[in-house]
Amino acid sequence: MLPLNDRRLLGALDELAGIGAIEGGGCARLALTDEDKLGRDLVVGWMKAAGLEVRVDAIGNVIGLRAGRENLAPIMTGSHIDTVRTGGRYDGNYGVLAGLEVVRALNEAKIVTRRPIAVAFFTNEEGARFQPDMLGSLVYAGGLGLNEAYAAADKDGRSVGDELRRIGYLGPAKPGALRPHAFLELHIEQGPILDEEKVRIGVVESVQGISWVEYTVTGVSNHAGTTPMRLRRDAGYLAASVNVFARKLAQEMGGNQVGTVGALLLRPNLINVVPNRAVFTVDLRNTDEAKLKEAEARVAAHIAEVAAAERVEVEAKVLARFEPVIFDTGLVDRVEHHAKALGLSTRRMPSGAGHDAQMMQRICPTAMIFVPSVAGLSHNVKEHTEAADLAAGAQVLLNLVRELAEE
Ligand code: HGY
Ligand code: MN
Ligand code: MN
Repeated sequence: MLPLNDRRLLGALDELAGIGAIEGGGCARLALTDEDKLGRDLVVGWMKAAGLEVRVDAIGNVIGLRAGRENLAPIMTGSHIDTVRTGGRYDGNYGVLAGLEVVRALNEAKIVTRRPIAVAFFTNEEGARFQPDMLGSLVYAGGLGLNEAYAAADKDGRSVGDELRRIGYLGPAKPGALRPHAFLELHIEQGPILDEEKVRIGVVESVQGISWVEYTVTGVSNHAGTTPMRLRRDAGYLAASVNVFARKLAQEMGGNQVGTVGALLLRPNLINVVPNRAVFTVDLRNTDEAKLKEAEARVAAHIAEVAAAERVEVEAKVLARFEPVIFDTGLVDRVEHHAKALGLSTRRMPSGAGHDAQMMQRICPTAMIFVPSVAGLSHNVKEHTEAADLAAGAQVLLNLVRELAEE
């Protein structure tokens, strides 16, 4: 078996985590910020040093291509290197850097595979600054037009198109022009299952559906002391009621239903003024599309009911909506086979988080490999995966990529 240099992988993870480093050992490299640019430049440098032909496409996706013996559709692996503002050091980065280690291992063993091998990182997977999330891979898979993607803007009105130009990553390649034979994404689980069950490898069968909506509520600001409760038109009250409703709904529905009010802005945000404006987001997810639709409908009905009673206006803006995705069963089986061949315990599972792989499944057979997240923590600076698990996941990736690259 061709061994993977896990020490070098750990070193690369540490070095990349040093860009946009934040208190507590995490990193903040929001998509298309200066920190993201620096992270991109570092990884592109590593790709070039590993002999890859680097292509940057029109939405800023970066693909490093290693020639094969024959000019066939490549085996592609990768993920993202943008992070949320309170990011850990493994989410996304691990899959990209492990892909790079696969290439280096093949280089050092002087192995040229039949098929080319590509290592990619996609733009704005997180969706923390620009929505929707998985923006770059969605464009790559043909799910979103370039102009619509360029127009997506952050809270300060800066657009994806302008920011891509500003950081020098609006590239010449046509997104999706390179159609992979198969796509594999190695990723941390970001949830508690593998860690709780002490299982080494997650064989990911699907990604749950995602519904992101931003609500803007308009009420009437008023004196917190003199305004009787019966006269209030409190935008903040509606926002708070949705947060509680989403939690109770998820608990009542059970299964994989989750609901989060993650972002909330009140105006004027003063202790003694009834808020006249609230802007908040609702993130609903479920592995079952019908149940996700039910959750969306019940949240919308709750908002309409409370808005009428509170006499506030509500505007809704859909930020992202993706149905659940089932990965290629044959490829999923092969992930399981390679993990078991290494003597690693496995369990089949859905992904709670969104991933670029869910977009790539639209254009080629795709599967994911999970490794445990300690205490299930992610999108948190304390995100951690043990070195042995990082190494094990990367070895599964290397063995499966090599096999696929010979078919
Ligand atoms: O939100 C997600 O699931 C991913 O981190 N973009
Ligand atoms: Mn991720
Ligand atoms: Mn993430």
